[in-house]
Amino acid sequence: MPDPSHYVGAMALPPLGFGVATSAFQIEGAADEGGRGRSTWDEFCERPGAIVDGSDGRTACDSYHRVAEDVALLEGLGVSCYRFSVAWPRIQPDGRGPANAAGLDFYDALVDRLLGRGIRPLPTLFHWDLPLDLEHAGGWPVRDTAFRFVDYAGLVMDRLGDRVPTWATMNEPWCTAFLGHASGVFAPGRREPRAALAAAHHLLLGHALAARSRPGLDVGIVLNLTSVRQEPGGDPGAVAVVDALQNGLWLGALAEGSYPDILDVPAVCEGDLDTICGSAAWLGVNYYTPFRIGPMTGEVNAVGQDIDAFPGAPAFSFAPRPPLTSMGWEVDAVGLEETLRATAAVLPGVPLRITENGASFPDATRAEDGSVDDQDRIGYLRGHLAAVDAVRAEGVPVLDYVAWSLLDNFEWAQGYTKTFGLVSIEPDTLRRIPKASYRWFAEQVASRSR
Ligand code: GCO
Repeated sequence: MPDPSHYVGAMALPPLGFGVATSAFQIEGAADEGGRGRSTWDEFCERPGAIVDGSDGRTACDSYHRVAEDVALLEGLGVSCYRFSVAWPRIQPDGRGPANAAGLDFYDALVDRLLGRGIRPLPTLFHWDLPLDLEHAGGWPVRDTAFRFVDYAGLVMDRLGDRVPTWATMNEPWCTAFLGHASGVFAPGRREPRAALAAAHHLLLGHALAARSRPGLDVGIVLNLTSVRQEPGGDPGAVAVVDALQNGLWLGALAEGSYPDILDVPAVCEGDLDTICGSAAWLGVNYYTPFRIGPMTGEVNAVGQDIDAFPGAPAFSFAPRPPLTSMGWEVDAVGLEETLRATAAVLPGVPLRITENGASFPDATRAEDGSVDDQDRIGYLRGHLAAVDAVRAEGVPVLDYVAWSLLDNFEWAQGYTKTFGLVSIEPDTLRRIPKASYRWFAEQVASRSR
């Protein structure tokens, strides 16, 4: 049990902020407009078999052209913040050099529109869409990519920092490092476990250098942390490696300036860990499901829960217990409580935000008007929100609860086959149709501000 004296006192916490999240590649579309360059994800989508439905992000939700409509949906929810990401290839089409004016203008206008409606922008600088030219120069396993990120981040923070105080550098660097470079199910689709560990280090270094470069701003990082549990027959060695790769690597470096002993992280230069340690002014936690480590079966039960993404772990399988979402992910809000308590204990005094939480379900039940009646998603969100309330009551400093996602969107290797949105998108017209969960979420926000 973590020592509660580490936490900010419960009484000192402001009311919980509410928001919803999206990311650039998943919603914007307009792939060839505004001078946008190509990213690793554009290229990955062209590989046969990489995306289950053969789709891509060329049009996505067309949000690039529908900013007014999407911001109106945010207003309808009554949320206090909107988490979106900035597409690096819109700002630096080939990953280096001066800013592309049209790219900065797009996000500048979005920020002003949000602020004009009393919605706090919460931008993420890197949500996986690396400019393809930087991948060709070696990508995240190469140290120079961290410095390229710092330049890019500076361009964006300097343009918007007068109006936007709070920033996230990286989104879920675990995914970029290990799904991108170890299992290869995400862009850039490499299967080089050593390179994956080097990528992890350079993602953290890029975050830290960017955060330290603008000390006047409130710069954090978003991690996908979770609680790792040993199931009967599961190898404790596998539990230890999975926990180290998923949680300890990131938290150890940020909180203590060290990597877990059981990991052999290459590419670390003198001083790097001092730079990384203490570099997160706040921490974003993306939480969906706990991990249960069972005996090896050879089966992959759930999306992204692939043993190849955990190099060095003794043989194991993921053993999620029902109820499951359509990603095959176990629904368990206790895991969120555990994750938040554990994180607050490791990073005392660092404010936390739930930067993503949500669920994909089949959305097969329709109300009379044809809209999705997603009671399962409402149940998921209700349970996880209660978990946030519970840990806040203990004093764990969670500032915001941001649901994933505003819209059904491009779910990476799952294409458009998985739906996490509070709003569905009609396939041909791209018309936005709020689900029952949208109305439920709006009611939560409203009832708490009364
Ligand atoms: C992530 C990303 C999101 C996903 C969401 C559902 O957490 O993987 O940040 O882009 O769409 O998590 O998988």
